[in-house]
Amino acid sequence: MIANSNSTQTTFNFKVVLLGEGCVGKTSIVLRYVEDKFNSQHISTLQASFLNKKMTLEDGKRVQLNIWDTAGQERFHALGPIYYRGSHGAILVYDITDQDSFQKVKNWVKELKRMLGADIVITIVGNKTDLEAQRTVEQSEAIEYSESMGAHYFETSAKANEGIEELFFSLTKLMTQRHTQREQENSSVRLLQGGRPANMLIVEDSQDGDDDAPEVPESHRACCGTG
Ligand code: G3D
Ligand code: MG
Repeated sequence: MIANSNSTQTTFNFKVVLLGEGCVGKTSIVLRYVEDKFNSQHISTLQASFLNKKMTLEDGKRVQLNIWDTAGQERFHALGPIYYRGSHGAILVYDITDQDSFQKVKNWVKELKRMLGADIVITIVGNKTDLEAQRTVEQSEAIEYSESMGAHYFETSAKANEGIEELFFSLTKLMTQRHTQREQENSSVRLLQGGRPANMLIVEDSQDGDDDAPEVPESHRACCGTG
């Protein structure tokens, strides 16, 4: 499915996974980004949910993000590699008022690095900045940790709609850069193999310019207050 005509606009497809402890705000971040909603609807499905969002970068590159959000399995058992396999980007979320959730992010960084190495762009996100008065994870500590791990740090409030667009836009740019870098590194190998890198999918863009309505499951649930 590689676009082979110069006149055909290509869309880069990237898989992005959200990871982090239950109740830190992963679903809220995605819904804020994709639907600009907060707290009105929550996703509840038996498996992970997939949401799509298209964007155009400053240089005209068109990108489709396939965003994977969990359905709350993280509260009951570990999410396996099947969830994050093949991801180009990870959004590791913690709650700035919850130290434990920050420690959990550190575990995810270790696991992703071990399993995916440099193939994945890792962002660490301190969410709920509207609760600044209750902050227990200092920003400086989180930045220092992120830098030491080669991860990129952001702070957001899904509730107040702060930092969300910036997070996804920056992550997308980073994934595009990482892809270009990989392309260069692998070009000679690819020429020998006559193929494209296994981890990258380029699809022909639809010509109708539609906005692809996000796929948000119908069912809702009350969140952490009940669980
Ligand atoms: P999860 O997907 O990581 O499990 P959710 O987290 O998105 O379901 O959010 C968990 C709870 O945190 C929800 O509250 C949600 O409203 C709240 N929340 C998410 N983001 C923010 C934020 O930026 N600021 C504040 N103050 N709260 C946030 P309930 O009450 O539904 O449990
Ligand atoms: Mg959730």
